[in-house]
Amino acid sequence: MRKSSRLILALDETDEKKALAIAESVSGIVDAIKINWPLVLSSGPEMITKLSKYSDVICDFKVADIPNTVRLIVENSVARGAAAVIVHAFPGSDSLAEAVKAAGDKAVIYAVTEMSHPGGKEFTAPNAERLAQVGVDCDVAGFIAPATRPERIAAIRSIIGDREILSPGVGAQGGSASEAIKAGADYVIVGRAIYKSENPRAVAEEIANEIKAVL
Ligand code: NUP
Repeated sequence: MRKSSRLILALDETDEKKALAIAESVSGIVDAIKINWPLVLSSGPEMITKLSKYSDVICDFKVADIPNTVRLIVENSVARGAAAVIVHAFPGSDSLAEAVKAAGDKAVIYAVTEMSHPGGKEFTAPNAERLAQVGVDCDVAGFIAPATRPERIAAIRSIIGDREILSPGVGAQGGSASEAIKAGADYVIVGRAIYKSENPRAVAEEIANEIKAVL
């Protein structure tokens, strides 16, 4: 994945036309576009292929299943053009290892450690270090860690070495892009602050500049 602006757009816009227009307007600024169930359910899995014309596409399907189902989801995402798939680490090492195997050399797998919303403190935070370790053991390319709690990014970094950290929770959830990067994130993931704004390109540029200033 490109590592230039360190900004990833979370495109949870459910209107296909608007989503494609936003993707086009921020292409060249963002390093990747992350899509999640809202856009896939509203506009179809073809969106993975359509968006891959503008940028690398990360499928944030938070896959949490038995190894065989994980494999089928990852294989289908990759066949449609996904450059990366986000999976949960909690189903365990066999599921995670299967995700990495299914991605092969065509895509990479990112595992969720601690989630960014307040409820993320209930179950994911107390287990985040273990989840990070199982990800390392299964050789995932990187991890999702919360911009809403930058000190937790640093804690995860101490376990995963130089694997990547992608950090959501910037903007609408209260986190700061520059604080997340300073805490050790490689990329920040920003959704509503960009796609719901009047001028997504201008906001993306602003956040990219904020990141640049602390690198
Ligand atoms: O812990 C997580 N928090 C989170 O917000 C893991 C995620 N994958 N996300 C996703 O990042 C979330 O599903 C959404 O697509 C995006 C954040 O969007 P926003 O809060 O910037 O609008």
